Amino acid sequence: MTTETSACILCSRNCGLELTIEDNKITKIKGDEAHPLTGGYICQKAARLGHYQHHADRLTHPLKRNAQGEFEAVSWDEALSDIARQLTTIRDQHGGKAFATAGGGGQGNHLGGAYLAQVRAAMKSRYNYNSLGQEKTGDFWVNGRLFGHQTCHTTEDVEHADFALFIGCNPYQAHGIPNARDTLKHLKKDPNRTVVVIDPRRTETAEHADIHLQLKPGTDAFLMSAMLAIILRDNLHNRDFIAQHCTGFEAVESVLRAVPIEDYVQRADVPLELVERVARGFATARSASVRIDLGIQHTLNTTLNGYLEKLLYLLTGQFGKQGGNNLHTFLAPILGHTDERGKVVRTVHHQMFPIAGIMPPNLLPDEILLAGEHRIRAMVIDSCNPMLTWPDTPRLEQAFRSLDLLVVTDVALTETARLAHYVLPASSQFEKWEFTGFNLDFPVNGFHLRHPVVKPTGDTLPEPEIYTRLIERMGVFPKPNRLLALLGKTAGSTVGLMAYMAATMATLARNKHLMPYAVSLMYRTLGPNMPNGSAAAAPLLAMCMDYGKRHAKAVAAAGIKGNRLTLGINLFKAILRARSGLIISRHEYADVWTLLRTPDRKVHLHIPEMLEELQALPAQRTQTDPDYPFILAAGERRAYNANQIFRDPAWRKVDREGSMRIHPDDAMTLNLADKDTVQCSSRGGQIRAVVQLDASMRRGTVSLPHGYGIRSQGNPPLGPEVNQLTRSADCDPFSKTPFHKFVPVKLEKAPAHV
Ligand SMILES: Nc1nc2c(c(=O)[nH]1)N[C@H]1C(S)=C(S)[C@@H](COP(=O)(O)OP(=O)(O)OC[C@H]3O[C@@H](n4cnc5c(=O)[nH]c(N)nc54)[C@H](O)[C@@H]3O)O[C@H]1N2
Ligand SMILES: Nc1nc2c(c(=O)[nH]1)N[C@H]1C(S)=C(S)[C@@H](COP(=O)(O)OP(=O)(O)OC[C@H]3O[C@@H](n4cnc5c(=O)[nH]c(N)nc54)[C@H](O)[C@@H]3O)O[C@H]1N2
Ligand code: SF4
Ligand SMILES: [Mo]
Repeated sequence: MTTETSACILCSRNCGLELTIEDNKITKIKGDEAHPLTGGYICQKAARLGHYQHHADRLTHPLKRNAQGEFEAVSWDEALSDIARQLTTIRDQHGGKAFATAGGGGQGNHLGGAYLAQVRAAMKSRYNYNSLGQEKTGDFWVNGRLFGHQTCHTTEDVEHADFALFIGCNPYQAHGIPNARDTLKHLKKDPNRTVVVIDPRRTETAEHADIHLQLKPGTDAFLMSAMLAIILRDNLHNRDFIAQHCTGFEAVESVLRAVPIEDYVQRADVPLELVERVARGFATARSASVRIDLGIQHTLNTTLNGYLEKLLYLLTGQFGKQGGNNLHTFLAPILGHTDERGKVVRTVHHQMFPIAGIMPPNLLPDEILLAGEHRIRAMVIDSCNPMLTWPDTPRLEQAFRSLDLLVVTDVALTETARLAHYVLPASSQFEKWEFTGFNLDFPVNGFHLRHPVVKPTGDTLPEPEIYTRLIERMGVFPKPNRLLALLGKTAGSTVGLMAYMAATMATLARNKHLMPYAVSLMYRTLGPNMPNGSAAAAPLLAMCMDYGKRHAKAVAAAGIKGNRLTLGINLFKAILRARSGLIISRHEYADVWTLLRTPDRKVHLHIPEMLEELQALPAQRTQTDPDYPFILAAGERRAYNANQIFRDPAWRKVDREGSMRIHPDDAMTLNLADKDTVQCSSRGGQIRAVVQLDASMRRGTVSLPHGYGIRSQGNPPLGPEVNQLTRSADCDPFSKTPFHKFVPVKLEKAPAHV
């Protein structure tokens, strides 16, 4: 029996864990008190992670679909050679546009994504479809315009805020903020601090609030612009802040001053007096911050919502300070910058541009099925289960089935893997070195490189090995450079690492064609000499050196020693040693201005595209479709769901059927009782669900959980397959992110026996 540290892989908080291992099995899980950011905090889901590690759908060897259409086990050699051959043929015949990847990392694993990106490079493809492209890209796009770069991601200092505004998020269940439940409890207990929740449901978070605005779904843009208009009308905007730190205020001001406040608040169907109190309270609080999530990102006006939410803290100067909203740093760059006004590779059919390097899942079926000669013909899907998580399941299935080559890399035989030509079995996140790029905190940021705590299952491999072998077989990546391999051997010392890195940079500068494969180059040359088999983490050296250079003062303030040349190297060594993660930087709040990427280091408030959308709002139809009179939120976060990370139905302690919440009065009009089966139809499809009467719902709305519909061991789906109901075309005109929280449906009582 041993005790090991790791982290939870179920949401972006990645709480530190202490695991008890017996006979290569995880037998006990608790919070790791030594974790510098989460300090022992966990929620009820983490203790169930044994169901992720050990279950009947785990893959144990590579699978190949044979001529009869059935899977047969093959060797890694055979699988990777076949795939490499087919991929290079497709690339040579049809070019880079014929290939795309999907996924590349979930809530706990981003290391493999860096290696997968090299397969895209080998295919000369720029098509990176990712789940972030169905939630956060609208936000990233706005960040690009406001702050000068799409990697300028913001965070909220809720723990220190006097006024915490939660719009369209339920951190009590979904987390996303530090130690969410403790933080909410503290906020609630403190009489000097105000919590406001804007959500159509009286959520568990709303139960912690002083004010709950239970708005009509899809009306956030109306409500937020009314709040902004009230702030301007009452002269509560921060003129000094705006003058000192922003440009383009006048254009924004003139549009916002024209907002018909009463009309907009009425559309949101919340009391005007309360909205005024919230707007004034937010603007005048000593510190205030806004936390948002899918409630505004999975509904109408996604991108505009992101803009308005940011204007709330920018116009009031609740930015760049304790308790406000702030920019933060990334050690591992999970976002890119792809400004569509410059040169970017667009999709063929929709001519859609990437945002932060990411393409939108909503358009994928069309880019496979409708793009003709230049369609996508081959895909590698990694750490993602689009057959359950991306919109419009039937059409996506049709698209996947039409591919010449579909490769799925996963730990489990998922619904998506079942459609593949090849399934590549990955070692689980407790069997390999892993990290996430979800270091989203400011001013104190941390990083956790996790080590393997159990031995790999069967013939599985970590993604770094899988994709390095694949690009080697594709012939784009040569045998390890001998000089680098030699220098890699001196990796034990700081001087050795300096020499190694200098030689690597020189090699890449001389051999530009190797540049896209720097990650595997480091893996193959430095990796073999890294301690405890941590080869896959070799590329972190480059990231740490870059981070040390850019944030020297903050890294030093975190206790890392070193000069201009050695600081990053020492950070790298400290990360390798720190089994519970470590603090990598301590910034000052005022440093936010150094993280801005606009040339003038000012926030550029004026985004013409958004002001245009704002001015077009009055024409938006907000009444419901009489044929589909209910608005379904298709994808609520609850106590026992966690994306598609668990497949073993036994992991859920409650709500195994994933019930549909409905207000008791609505249920009565439909003659529905608790536990009845309801038929739920949208314009896209229909499914059945079990009814749960719930007075926390707003009338006229219903809600189904995210993360169900799993066909464990090929059995019938368990719980609602919500994406049978969603349609690809129902998405934001700008970012193409789906309206999952705004699915018009009709409900009918179904016979109980089905
Ligand atoms: N338990 C659990 N936690 C998770 C996950 C999980 O699957 N399970 N998934 C993780 C992931 S990937 C993500 S992205 C986050 C998402 O985290 P959240 O976005 O916080 O979670 P949701 O429950 O999807 O949606 C938040 C709220 O939006 C509200 N809402 C619906 N329509 C509207 C609207 O029109 N306006 C407003 N203002 N609100 C609306 C819903 O009532 C809901 O309370 O959670 C993460 N954490
Ligand atoms: N209707 C509707 N649809 C939604 C949502 C919604 O609210 N409503 N939410 C959306 C959101 S916000 C998100 S983020 C997505 C999430 O959906 P996806 O992007 O599909 O991500 P996960 O559910 O996290 O899928 C993780 C997959 O990775 C596999 N996996 C786990 N560990 C490893 C590993 O180490 N290596 C590899 N290769 N694979 C691994 C798991 O077995 C699983 O198949 O769903 C989206 N879909
Ligand atoms: S699900 Fe999120 S909040 Fe809960 S333990 Fe895991 S990482 Fe922490
Ligand atoms: Mo997400």
